[in-house]
Order: sequence, then C-alpha cells, then structure tokens
Amino acid sequence: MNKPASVPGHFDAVVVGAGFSGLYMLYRLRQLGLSVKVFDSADDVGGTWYWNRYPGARCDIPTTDYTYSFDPELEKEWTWSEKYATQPEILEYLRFVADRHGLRSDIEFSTAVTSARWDEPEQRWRITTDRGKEIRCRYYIMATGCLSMPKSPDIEGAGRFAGQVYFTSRWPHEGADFTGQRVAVIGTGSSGIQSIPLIARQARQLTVFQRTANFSIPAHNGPAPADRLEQLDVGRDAYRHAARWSRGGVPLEPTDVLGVTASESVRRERFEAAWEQGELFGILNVFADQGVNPASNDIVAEMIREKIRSAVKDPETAEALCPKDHYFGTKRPCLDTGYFETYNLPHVRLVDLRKQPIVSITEDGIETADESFGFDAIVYATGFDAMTGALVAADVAGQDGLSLKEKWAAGPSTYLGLMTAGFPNFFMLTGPGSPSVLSNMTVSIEQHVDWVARCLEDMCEEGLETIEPTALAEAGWDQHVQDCGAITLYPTANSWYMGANVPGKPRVFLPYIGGVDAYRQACDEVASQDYLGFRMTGPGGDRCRDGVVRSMQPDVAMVLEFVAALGLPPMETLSAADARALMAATAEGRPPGPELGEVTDGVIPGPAGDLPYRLYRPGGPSGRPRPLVVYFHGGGWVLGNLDSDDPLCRDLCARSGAVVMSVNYRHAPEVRFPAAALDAFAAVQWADANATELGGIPGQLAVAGWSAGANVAAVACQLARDAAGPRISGQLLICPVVDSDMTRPSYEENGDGYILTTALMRWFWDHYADPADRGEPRAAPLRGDLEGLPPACIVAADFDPLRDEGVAYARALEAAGVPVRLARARGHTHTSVTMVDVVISGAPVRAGIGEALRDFFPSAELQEQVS
Ligand code: N01
Repeated sequence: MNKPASVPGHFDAVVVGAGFSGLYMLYRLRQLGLSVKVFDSADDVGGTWYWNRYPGARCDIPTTDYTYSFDPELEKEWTWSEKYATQPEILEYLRFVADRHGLRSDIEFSTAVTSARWDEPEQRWRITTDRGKEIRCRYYIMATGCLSMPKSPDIEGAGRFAGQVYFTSRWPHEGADFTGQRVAVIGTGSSGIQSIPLIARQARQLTVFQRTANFSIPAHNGPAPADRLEQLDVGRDAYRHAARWSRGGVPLEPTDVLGVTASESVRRERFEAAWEQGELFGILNVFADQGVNPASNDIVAEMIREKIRSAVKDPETAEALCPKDHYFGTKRPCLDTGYFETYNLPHVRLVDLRKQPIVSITEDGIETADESFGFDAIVYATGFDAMTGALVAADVAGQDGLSLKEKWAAGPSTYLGLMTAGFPNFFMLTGPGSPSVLSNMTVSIEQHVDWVARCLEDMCEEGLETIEPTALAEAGWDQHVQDCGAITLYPTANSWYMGANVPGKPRVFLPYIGGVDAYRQACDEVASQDYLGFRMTGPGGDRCRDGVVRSMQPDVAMVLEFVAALGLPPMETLSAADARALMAATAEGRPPGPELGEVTDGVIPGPAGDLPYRLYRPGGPSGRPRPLVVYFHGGGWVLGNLDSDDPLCRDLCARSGAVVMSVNYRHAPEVRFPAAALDAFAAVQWADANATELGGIPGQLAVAGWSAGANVAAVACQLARDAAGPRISGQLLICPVVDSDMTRPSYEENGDGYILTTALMRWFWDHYADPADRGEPRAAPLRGDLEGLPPACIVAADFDPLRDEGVAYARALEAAGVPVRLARARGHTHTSVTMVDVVISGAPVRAGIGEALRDFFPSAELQEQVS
C-alpha cells in the first residue's frame, strides 16, 4: 500500500499516465515506500490501449512477449488467447494488473496535468491539474507514452465535414457502425492497415486515401506460437532474461547473413521463413545488412512488393500499394490480416494521393485534384506527434522557467532518454533517445522503470535529493543517438521516427537504434560509475562525476567486439612473416571498395630495385589528365602491400577524382630505416617525372599515406623541399606516425584495446629503426624543419594511440606557416577510418578527405568531375 502524503497535497512523486509504464512505475515507487499520485486524463487505466479502440487494433509484438515480467505470479495467472491480442484483451490485462496490485487507489482518473514548474528554492515540482488542484512533489515522472498525442489533421477544410468523423486514436467507446455507409479512411500506417479490412466488412463503400504506400506483412494471427510457449514453460526466467539482453526486446538470434552476398536460394528461403512467421523482428532480420545497405534492403523490399502484386488483382492498384519511396523498415512496417486482399473487394477503392492530392475536405466529402467524393463518415488514421508531442504539450518548466518546449525547439535533447539538463528530478519513461518505439515496449518500459527506481533508492541511501544530467553527458548521449541512426538507412525516410510527419517539427532521429541490450548496458554502466554524467545534491552532499558514457562510433565498437571475439594472437607476439599472413587472412572477404574506371599494376625503378605500384583511375572520359596522388600504405613499415590498402585507394580515387598511384616500398625487418622513406621519395620523384604517362597533369602532384605510410609521405615532403623538387601540392596524412616519442597521453588512453596497441607500435619501431635513429627527421618528421612544406590534411582519430602526435604535427606545421586542415575522426580508431564499406561512420570522414585532396588542386575541372 502506498505511503500517504505527509502534508496534504505534497507527494514524493507524481506520475502522469496510467498505461504500461505508469502502472509499473507506481508499483515500484510504492515498493520504495514513497508517496505517489498518478494522474490520467482517461477514466480508466490502459494508456494507449485505453484510447486506440478502433476495429482491428492489436499489438504487433507477440503477446507472449508484450507483457509484464516483474511479477511471476501474474505471468502464471494470465493467459493470452492469441498470438497478437486485441485491444480489448490488452486493456483487460492492464485492468487485471491494476486490480491485482491495488493500484487504482493512487490514480486520479479523468484528470490532466496542465502545468509543472520546478520550484528552485523548494527543490520541488509544483503541479497543477485541470481540476484546479495544486500539488507539490519531489520527483515528476512522465509516463505519457510515445504515441499518445494525436496529430491534428493538417488537411484543408478538416473541420467542415458534416458527416461522422472518427480518429483511430480516439475511437468512441460505444464503437462505430458503418453498415450501409460510404466511408473514407485517410492514412495507411499501422492504424489504417489494421482497421481497413474490418471497416470494409461493414461499409457499403470504402475509399482509402493513401499518401505513402506502406510495407506490411501478414500477422498470421492465431493461437500463441507453440515454440514460444514451450520456451516459456521450460525456462521463463531465462526467456525473459534473453529478451532483456536482446536487440529488440524479443529473444532472437541476429543473423550474420548478408543480403548482398547471399545466394538467391538463401535469400528466398530466409525471406519466406520470415514471411510465414509473421513477426516484425523476424522480417527485419532477414539479412544482417538490410538496415544499412540499400542493395540488401532492396532485396527484401522487392520480395514484399512481389507479394503485394500477387495479392492484389488489379495491377494498377497493386502498383500503387507497392512502397517505393522509402527503404523497408525505415518507416514502421505493419502487420496485417487481409489488408492487401481487401482491395480485391468490389466496394473498396484506393485513391493514390501522390497522383491526386486532397484539395479540401468539404461538407459532404473529400475533394481531390481530380474528383469529388461524397461520404457518410471519415476516419482519420493520420498518426501522432510521436515521442515528443505529449512531453512538450504538458507545459513543463524547469530551472529559470525554461520550458521543455523551448529547450527542445530544435529537437529533443536527453541523457539516456530519461532526463534532460535544466529539469531536475524530471524523468521521462521511454523518452526520445531511448529504444522505446524500436523495441518491444514492455521490456523497455520495465528497464526504464527499474533504472529510475534503483536511482531513487540509491539517492535515498546516500542522502541525495535532486538529480540532473550535466550538459556534457547529455550532449554526448545526443551525439551517440544520432551516430547510431546515421549509420542506418532510417534517417533517409520521411517517417515519424524523424518527426517528418508533423509539419514544422525539427527533423531529428528520435529513438535510440543501438538496441535494447546496448542501451541497458549503457544505463547500467552509468549507474555503476557513480551515476556518470549526473549531478546529485542533497543533505548527503553534492556530487558529480561528469563524463560521456558512449563516445565511440557504434560500428567501430561492433568491429572491435567482432575482432575480440576472434581471439587472434597479438601481432607483436608473431614473426613478421606470420603477422603478414594474419593480416592478409583478415582482409579476405572484405568489401572491395568502389568500382573505378581503370586499375592497373606496374613497377617503377626504386633506389635498390623495382617498386610495384597500382594505378587507380576514376570513371569518366578516359584519357583526360587529372591530378596525381602518390599513396603509401600502412602497416608499421613491416606489414601491408598494394592489396592491403586497395579498398581505401579506390575510395580516395572515387572521392577525389584524382589518379591515385599506390606504391609499395621495402619493408622492415628485411630492410630497415631509412629504406622505406627513401623509396617513398624516389617514387614521388618518378611520378612527377612521368606524370603525363600516368594520366596525371604535370606539376599537380600530392602525396598521401596512412599510418606508417603517412610517415614516409611526410618524410618525402621534407626531402622534396630540401631537394628543391618535385613540387608537391599537398600532403594527406591519415593517422600518421610522425614521432617516436610514445609518452603522449593518447598512448596512455588508447594504448590497449583498439587494434593498434602501444605494444604493437613498439614492435613496429623495433623492426624498423634503431633507437639511435628514431629521433632523426626521416623517422620522426615532427622533429624536422617544417617551414616551406606543402599544405597538409591530417586525420587524427579519437581512439588512436597516435592521435596526439598527429595533432602535434598539425600544430607544428601551422606554427611553421603551413596551411593545415586537421580532421578529427570522432569516435574512430587508428584503423576504422580506412575500413571502406565496413565501418559506415568512416564514410563522412573520407568524404572530408576527398574534399581536402580536391582542395590541394584548385582546378575547377576536378571539382566539377567529382560533383
Ligand atoms: O500512424 P502513422 P498510425 N494527408 O503515422 C497518413 C503504432 N501503432 O496511427 O506516411 C494524407 O504510422 C500518413 O501518410 P505519410 C506503430 O508504431 C501500433 O497508423 O505521412 N495522409 C500515414 O499513412 C505505428 O507506426 C499498432 O505520407 C496523411 C498515416 O496517415 C504508430 O503507432 C497499431 C496525412 C499515419 O500513419 C503510428 O501508427 C497502430 C495527410 N495530411 C499504431 N497525415 C500496433 O499494431 C498523415 N497521413 C501495436
């Protein structure tokens, strides 16, 4: 039972919303012994399942999983009747939970919170309701759901219609009877797609107005899946644990089959299996790369389009129902029961608004650009102001009176999707920046509520009373959320995930797509690191361990995990020959990089014998001369060759539009310092002398390199300056080795765990140069004379032991009057920027590199060729 308020109108916590999250939050806060008041504008529990009563409303996560797991007895007492339960059954379930735990006594129904103000001197929230009550509380928790604020109809004349008007999101409790009526449905998202087949059963005429064709797969509803029931019977706890640590909140083994490389039969087999299973996470897991690779996505999308074409008899209607303007999954896919087949009924018609947009709603129907339609009823299935709508509408004002709406004017900003700076003790459940709508909501809700409850418990134990994220932690999380989205195809769609369905809403990727498991891990880490990134105050003292919980690019982190799982021996424990073999083996099967106009191999004379080279020419008119970039591969002067950096060279060529000449040089330990540097300089001299034959433009030559290759490139620039030629237009140094001093902080911070380790760097140096030679500018160009060197672009990666020497070289060049572009590869390691088509987040960095290369040669022609 709840603790009563010690002072009338004063509560420890106020919760808004009595749906899945509000009910569980109340339950947990009571367990902590706090006094709690819950408000809901509805007259019963249920949240989204209270309001969305349209015909056909069901969940789209199997109900065995769309259920609370906190109460094992409850799980035994409640049995779902179907694979996907109906709205009335889910509502009944929530009522059952509320009654079972006596939750209703702390809920004030039919009461909306109209404003919430943080009272700084009191360190309390002042809450007012539409019933004129004013309440004080220490903690204010919004459990208002992600899809609870209906989008107001943004259609001309919407208020004018004289017939019956329905909103799927606010369906009348007594239901609607469309028998004998001419009905219009506007919208073909989940709500439209679920309700249309049932409305068609009653209506005399049904006209569906579709703006965007949507992907939908058959739900194959029926009894709860036997395999899942069995798993639950055998080990409920293990099953729930697996759900909590899964990507989407439903146990599922993520596939590693790539759509682009799978055979046709594997593709078909995997797709058909997912189609038959009828589950969202299954169809989103046909291929590992369908969410990130357009070609792979299109394989799944085309197979769905085939299904639509075979279900719908009229070819023109079928084609209009085939989604073509967004990648599969980037708008929430739907589960349906007979949706596409509904269009075969003689009284059902599809109007494609892309061909004939709605001009206006009229008194008796809808007018499009081409036709006038008369209706008895219009159903709006037009969606929600998702994820932020309910939060900003609630008139929440934090410190200094700043409202949430003002703070989020350019898009939401949160720490972990749970809190936002400037709003102490204000929690959001499933807020923007949390997995929420991309996951099984119930699993995410339990995680959020548990985290908040544990946080409040910990604070109480420590005598702390207020909590608020720091600006640094919040900015870091916002960046991480966007980084996770940016490597996927999701931001390309005009979806409600992007806020694109609401006119004027800032275009920001709202949910966290890193996964329920990764998110849980991040939240747990924050808590276990003394609530990293939160400032807490109270009689127990003030404390703040500021920091960013995730700053590595998500795909870089995945690569590191993958490499760690391979359990490879550390390179520095191998012989040079074995290390070379290992490097070649790990490169097998990687994506080849972009197609180019021409790639040819050859040899050039070096100071001590021939040096192999590979020449990359971009596409476009052959024979047209272009600037020339001489490139040197990485590998610590010991490893690497023309093949090792082939995808990167292709990428540099494609992005810059220049001819790239990758030259191999003699390797250590067989041939030691300064052979590699001398070979590099000789190659640059030869390329300059033979520019025309190579397809270059005489006098337009740059050098480039990665890692040790950048070392010899930098040295070649110094040697060329000293020898008064050749003239070099620019030097591109990607994560360069420019000094032999291994004491800079980046060696300390990044010396272990990010592939290039301090130990490996030491091994490289030992193979390449005697200690006495390592201070020489030809080994450590940072120690040389830097005046008069060519303009430079230096890439420094956050998680690279060499980061600080790269930055130091940029600063030193600048000090010597050399124009420098320092490109910080945020969240990257020494190797990740070079992993073409593997580490997607490296692409923008390489796009910047391509631009820098073009800027070395300010000829309008090159700029034009690339654009
Ligand atoms: O809303 P939506 P929803 N003129 O935004 C169209 C969850 N949910 O209520 O795509 C003409 O998806 C709009 O067109 P467009 C689920 O997460 C779950 O259906 O913007 N058309 C679109 O077709 C879901 O994703 C279940 O071009 C207009 C439709 O209206 C989310 O809720 C069931 C328009 C809106 O689709 C929202 O679903 C239901 C205009 N002015 C919902 N404005 C389950 O199964 C909008 N549209 C658990």
